[in-house]
Amino acid sequence: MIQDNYSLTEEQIKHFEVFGFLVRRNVFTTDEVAKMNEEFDSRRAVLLEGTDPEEKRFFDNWPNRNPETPFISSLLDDPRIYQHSEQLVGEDSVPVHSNANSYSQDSGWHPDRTDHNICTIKNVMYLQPTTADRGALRVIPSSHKNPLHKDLLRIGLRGFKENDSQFLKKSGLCGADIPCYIFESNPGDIITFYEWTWHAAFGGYKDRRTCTFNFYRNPKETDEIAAMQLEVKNYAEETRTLGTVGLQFHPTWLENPDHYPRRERWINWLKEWGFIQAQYK
Ligand SMILES: O=C(O)CCC(=O)C(=O)O
Repeated sequence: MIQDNYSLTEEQIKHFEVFGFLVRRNVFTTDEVAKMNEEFDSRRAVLLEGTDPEEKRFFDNWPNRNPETPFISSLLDDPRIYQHSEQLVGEDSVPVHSNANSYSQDSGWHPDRTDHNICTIKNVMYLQPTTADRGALRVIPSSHKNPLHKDLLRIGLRGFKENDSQFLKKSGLCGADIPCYIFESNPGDIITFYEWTWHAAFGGYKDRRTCTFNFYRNPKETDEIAAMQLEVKNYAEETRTLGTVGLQFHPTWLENPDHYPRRERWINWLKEWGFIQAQYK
């Protein structure tokens, strides 16, 4: 039974603002995680049958909002996902990307976003237990803000694969040597971070699983509006680069059969900004 109050405390909000991330434990139950893994299994099997193994993809990933994974798809409408997200980036925030991801390797240090004119947060749930040497997400506290955010770019830490990082290559350090918080987790725990926050995961293995739920702050200022317009313009190309298989905004999700008012607001916003049309380009 879903409780109806998942509000963050003032201290949790302060933690998020100052350190750029927040951890919540046991947000979903063991049974719910089992259901997610079952849906993940069957969707992955179908999609892998239809994809070319030679095709260049960073990792296998597909949108959560599809009728083949109904429980996972329902999670955006669950207060355990949207309530704290709205507290962190605004009551008029909107989930744009929400994906299931199956990784086969490590992820080197990177922020998802460097442009501070777009404010997005990512909720990530790992569907298997994670430890420091087995795929736990690492975040560099307070790296969402400058000067640290830019300093890490300047020294050349970024590299989706460890070998791509100029800083690691030249320093002789490895990714795991970088000072950070390590999110060791059990399925059902959730980490939320600003997409500006630098993160990585080491100790990767085949079919390491996450489900992600991102929320975008509604842009108000001129620079924010221009940045969002650019985001829409680049949307189709970025989706292709990531190798995401399937429509992000599936027609069955857009139908909103239960007439959820919040989802209706999201759909209107996504239409107004052009995200829904962009997925067909
Ligand atoms: O678990 C991983 O490999 C990293 C995940 C990541 O980079 C992300 O969710 O943005």
